[in-house]
Amino acid sequence: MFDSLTGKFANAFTALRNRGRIGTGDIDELCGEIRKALLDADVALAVAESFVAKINERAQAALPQLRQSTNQSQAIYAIVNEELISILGGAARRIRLAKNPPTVIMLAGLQGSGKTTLAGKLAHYFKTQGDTPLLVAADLQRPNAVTQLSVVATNAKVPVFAPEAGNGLGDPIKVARESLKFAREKMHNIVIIDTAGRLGVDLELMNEAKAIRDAVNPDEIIFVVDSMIGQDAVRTAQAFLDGVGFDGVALTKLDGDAKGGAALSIAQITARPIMYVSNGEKLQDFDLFYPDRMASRILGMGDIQSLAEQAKQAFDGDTAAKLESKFVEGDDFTLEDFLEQMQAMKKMGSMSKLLGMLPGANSGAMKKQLENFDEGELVRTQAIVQSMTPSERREPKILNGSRRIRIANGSGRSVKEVNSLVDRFSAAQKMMRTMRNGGSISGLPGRLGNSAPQSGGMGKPPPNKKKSRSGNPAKRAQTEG
Ligand SMILES: Nc1nc2c(ncn2[C@@H]2O[C@H](COP(=O)(O)OP(=O)(O)OP(=O)(O)O)[C@@H](O)[C@H]2O)c(=O)[nH]1
Ligand SMILES: [Mg+2]
Repeated sequence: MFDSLTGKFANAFTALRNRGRIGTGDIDELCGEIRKALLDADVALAVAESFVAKINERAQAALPQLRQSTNQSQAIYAIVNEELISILGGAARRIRLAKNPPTVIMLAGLQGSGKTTLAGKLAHYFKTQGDTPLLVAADLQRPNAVTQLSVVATNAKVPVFAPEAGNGLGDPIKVARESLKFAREKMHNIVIIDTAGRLGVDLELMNEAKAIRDAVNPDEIIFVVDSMIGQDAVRTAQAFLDGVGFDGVALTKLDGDAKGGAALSIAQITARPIMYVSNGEKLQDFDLFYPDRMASRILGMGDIQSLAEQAKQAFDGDTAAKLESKFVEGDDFTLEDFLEQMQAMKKMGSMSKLLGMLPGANSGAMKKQLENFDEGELVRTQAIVQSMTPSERREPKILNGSRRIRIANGSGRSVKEVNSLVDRFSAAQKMMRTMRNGGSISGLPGRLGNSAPQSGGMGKPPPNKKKSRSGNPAKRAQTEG
């Protein structure tokens, strides 16, 4: 969603780098570009102005010390990064758990902002954290709302507390109050209350939200806002802050083509942290919000940390350990391992979403490639490997012509595709052997190679060294996490 903003930041910094010695006027110019980029992205005027003023002040103040520096633009880039993190709320904030469970979370926001969808995502998330959440249907404005929450609850495999059918729609305040009693009895440690949305700032509904709030005394009220509404987001946030009050913000529909202004304005204007982001309709399309990672994305530096965490979740410990020990023991990486890796990757979500977290993903060439990325490739490759016998997967050398035809027929792919997969796989296998044996790949020093003094030359590196230098990203993520 920050594509255009990222592009403009990149252009402004490229221009700065090309200046040579940076002077006062160059910083003014950079600030002018940044201001324009922010306003184009629908960032509130007051936020854009104060942001730019801070950058200008800090960068100008730093200039005398930077006179001798060979990397002036880098230092200014760092200032922009820090200020960006700061307007996004500084440090990440998580739910404060109540001393006496259940912890009560109430969702509030405009109609269609994504409250009910988020309720399911939060329930799913807490469940994966080992909590025992309960979803509460306190939106009794439309008959369909309870059904929608029940569907969401079923998907998340979390129980839902709703008024009994046949009693009319009932009183949302009573439902909310009774849900707490139910949660205590059934040992639910987190209660997530879905409330009715409002079209605009509707007084009647605002009063209902206040009444629910007063009845359940939530530990956290989360304002749910559609990031696509641009400049309106700030006005709406202010109205909810005055009307019901809230402790944190969830930004939804970040997968859309919103320009990002809401994200940058809301935390600053309401002085409430963004806690969650929703970027799709599925339960998994949900992230905890990290100001530093978001700043990184806006500046085009990617979000490697989130990528590593997703990898850690997708690759279970056993798979990662098995692959690592194979690598260390000198066993060949087989097509069976390849299949396991593909399955783990599929668990991580769509490839274009994953690749979008890499640095430079918003740059012209890479963006084009991502747009054209063929999600079906993984499925087709998997079909081919699954049509092989276990011995063929372990020993692709035995794949003669007739075996290849059989595999092509079995997987519904062409022999050409089978050949290409086997070729690519052989090349990858060869590369792994080279790395393990301390060789170099097209001029690059090998990872465990002779260029690394501690590896002890061409021989097998000592076992402890080998362990700590795993080439497996999943394993590395685990130790870093
Ligand atoms: N693309 C996308 N769609 C979303 C996201 N979150 C919610 N939606 C969709 O937006 C629509 C409205 O979402 P709801 O969760 O029903 O919104 P709500 O705030 O509960 O709406 P009311 O109950 O009417 O107040 C649904 O079609 C959702 O599938 C998101 O992050 N991305
Ligand atoms: Mg709803």
